[in-house]
Amino acid sequence: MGVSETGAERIAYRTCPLCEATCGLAITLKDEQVLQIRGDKDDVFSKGFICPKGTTLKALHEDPDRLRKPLIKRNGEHVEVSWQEAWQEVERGLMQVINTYGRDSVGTYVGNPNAHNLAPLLYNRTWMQALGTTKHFSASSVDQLPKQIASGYMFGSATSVAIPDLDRTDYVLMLGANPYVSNGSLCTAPDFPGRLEAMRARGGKLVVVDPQRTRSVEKSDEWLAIRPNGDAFLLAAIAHTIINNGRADVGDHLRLHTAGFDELPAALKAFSPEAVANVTGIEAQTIRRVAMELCDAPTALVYGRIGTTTVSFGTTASWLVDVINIITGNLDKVGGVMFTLPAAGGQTTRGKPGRGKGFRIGNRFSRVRGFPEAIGEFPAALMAEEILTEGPGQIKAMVTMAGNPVLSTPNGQQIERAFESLDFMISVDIYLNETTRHANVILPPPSHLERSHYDMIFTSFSVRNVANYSAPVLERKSGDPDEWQILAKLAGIAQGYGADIDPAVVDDHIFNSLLEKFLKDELSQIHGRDEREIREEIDSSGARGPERILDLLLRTGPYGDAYGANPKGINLQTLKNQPHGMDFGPLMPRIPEVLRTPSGKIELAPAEIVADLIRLENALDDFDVEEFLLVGRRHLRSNNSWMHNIETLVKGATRCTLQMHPDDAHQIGISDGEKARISSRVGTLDVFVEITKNIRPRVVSLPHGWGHNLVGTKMNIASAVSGVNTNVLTDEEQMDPLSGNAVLNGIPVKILAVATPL
Ligand SMILES: Nc1nc2c(c(=O)[nH]1)N[C@H]1C(S)=C(S)[C@@H](COP(=O)(O)OP(=O)(O)OC[C@H]3O[C@@H](n4cnc5c(=O)[nH]c(N)nc54)[C@H](O)[C@@H]3O)O[C@H]1N2
Ligand SMILES: Nc1nc2c(c(=O)[nH]1)N[C@H]1C(S)=C(S)[C@@H](COP(=O)(O)OP(=O)(O)OC[C@H]3O[C@@H](n4cnc5c(=O)[nH]c(N)nc54)[C@H](O)[C@@H]3O)O[C@H]1N2
Ligand code: SF4
Ligand SMILES: [Mo]
Repeated sequence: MGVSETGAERIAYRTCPLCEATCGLAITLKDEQVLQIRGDKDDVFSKGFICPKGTTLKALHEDPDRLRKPLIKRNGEHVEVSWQEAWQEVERGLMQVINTYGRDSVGTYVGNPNAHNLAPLLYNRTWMQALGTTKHFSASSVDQLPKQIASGYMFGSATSVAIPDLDRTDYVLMLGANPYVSNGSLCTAPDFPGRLEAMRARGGKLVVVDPQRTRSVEKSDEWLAIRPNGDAFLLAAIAHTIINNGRADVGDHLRLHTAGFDELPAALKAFSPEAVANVTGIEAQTIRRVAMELCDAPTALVYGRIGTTTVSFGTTASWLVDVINIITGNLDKVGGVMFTLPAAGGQTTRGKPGRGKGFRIGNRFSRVRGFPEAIGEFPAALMAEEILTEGPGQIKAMVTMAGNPVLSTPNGQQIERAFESLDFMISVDIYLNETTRHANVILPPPSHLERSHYDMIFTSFSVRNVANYSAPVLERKSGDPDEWQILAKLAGIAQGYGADIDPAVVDDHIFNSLLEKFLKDELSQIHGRDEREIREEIDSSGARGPERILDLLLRTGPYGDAYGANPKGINLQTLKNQPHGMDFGPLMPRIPEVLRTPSGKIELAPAEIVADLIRLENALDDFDVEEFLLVGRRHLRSNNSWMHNIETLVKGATRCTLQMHPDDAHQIGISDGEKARISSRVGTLDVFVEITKNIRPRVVSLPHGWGHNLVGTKMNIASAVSGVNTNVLTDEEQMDPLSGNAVLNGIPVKILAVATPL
């Protein structure tokens, strides 16, 4: 069970749920108190690596501000109530809005921690469908959506993201990512820094493209200090150079599996290194050299993250990353970028291999701006206008699930106004914070240590094929629902079954439909098997809730035992017996089987993206070098907006500063530690300035996730450190038109010195 006894003390093993690195933790307990949290040196993947956040699961569990009981807002104040009362309020408020305005008047916002949490991964779909609305939003569209859209067009599925084969590569061109701080994203690799260092130690080279001299830059061989939003131009010029030098070659392994290769020269014609030098701020000869280095290295890969996706050319840049990986022969090749084969929940581990319906957006369009839906949701940048704009279909109620859009999505003040105007709002969350303070009902799940864990998302994006199940470390207080029970109950209430609906009924329904689907599916490992025999085996395990579903997914997955048909295969019990995880080895080639495009080929020149290149071309000379551009940054001791209530993570000097180059500070007439007034089209902030040479002139940087000084929250430590909300400055009208992702980097701003605060 992931637990070993040593006298009165015991050690429980658990995967850290805080970031994508999925480090194994060894948690020492005595009398159900956590004594210590260390890295699990026997973890098959992380081998003991841990960052300062991993140990704070104890503080998070013990945080007196973490909600233990549901809250209801009465006369403007949140008061603790029983679960029974909370559910009655949910039913009353939700059904009233649905009965008055219809189901499409309910909106949902699903935040980042959902991706790190088994219960929502298995139950979110159900309650979101049960609401019967089309108004879904999530943190995807302030993050990685452009990468998913580009991958969708190229490989046929929005979850087929090509992952850097970090441990075997000789060359990494990394754009807009700072894994020394973030520990990596869309590339699950515990001890990402150590893996990069190992690459350099074996003679490899790391080139980092970033307007800031980050920690990752400091540890690299070369820094290309790009102008914000310059990546699509830079990558286009690199691809252009490779093609024009006759070096473009997809490799024998992809020869029969690519389409659109011949369209690339014309599509990228305008983007010579000389043409992009000004807009990128990178010299033509440097671009040429890097292009040739990518071709000459035995193996090489391009990896782009937040700085390449949260910009107005996010989808184009994401596409070009893989175009270069493909035309240098490095896609689906050891040391290049490859596709993970996850043990459970992988979309391309089911269905017909090698061909599919392909990917498209625009199954419906948003009410106010007429913007297309993508992957079943609308851009978060559209959420406020959908709430604030009157008329049929207006959102009147919201459900937020582990999300803090007030601090994390553009134009935070507009989001605030929107939430304040709602008839009803439900938040499933562990804190009373900037977003949930607007909720009529807050439903708190148990702490991270009181629930089981399996990384169903990040095992699909990892640099090795691994699986690791963690049992709950501590027992839940009796009577408190588990997170899956909260979500299942929400689904039942939304479907009109009332506040007393037993979540187990919903759970049975989810499980039964999944099992029936697999039994009927000709391509499933259990197609046509005797249902009774399989059910008997399932019932004998006694599992319910997420465990039962996970077991089904594992057993019918690529490494599964298929309920006996594959005796060497795994099931949940196999994972329970291996508390340090299972390693199925390094990534293996998956082309063409992984593809789901209608052509059965990799689409190198998707029409939607090629058609938009004219916008890139028009932008070549359409910029003002004197303009200040705002970018973000992360800190090792922060986790987006929600871990600032942990004392050890926020102590010391304030980190929420506006970093600025000395030349710019001099020109504005501002000194280190003084306040600047920074304004954009939508907002203004006063913030302390930190002068540093580690940033490109005319670029300023402010971290996101701060601004905890709002009335009506209950996060005592966070409120004391406060900081400012950078998303007061980001603009809901600026989006990547191909994906709807918000532009959070490269925001045009004006900066003044201020003598007195706002
Ligand atoms: N300017 C700017 N803005 C950004 C970014 C940026 O780089 N710059 N980054 C963007 C990115 S990449 C992301 S992912 C988003 C994140 O955006 P969000 O997901 O909206 O915000 P988080 O800060 O992750 O807030 C998570 C919420 O979940 C709650 N929570 C934590 N754990 C649990 C749990 O186990 N269960 C439940 N029910 N609730 C829980 C927390 O209390 C908090 O309210 O921010 C984006 N915003
Ligand atoms: N400690 C910590 N770890 C985290 C998080 C956290 O908040 N704190 N958040 C987690 C989440 S949700 C995510 S999505 C990941 C993100 O992980 P990363 O993608 O590694 O994110 P950042 O550390 O923000 O690095 C983004 C970099 O892009 C640069 N940048 C900004 N604009 C541009 C541009 O136009 N071009 C280029 N080339 N670079 C640009 C910024 O200067 C910054 O250095 O981190 C995860 N891990
Ligand atoms: S790197 Fe990420 S997964 Fe590892 S301990 Fe830190 S927060 Fe947890
Ligand atoms: Mo993110």
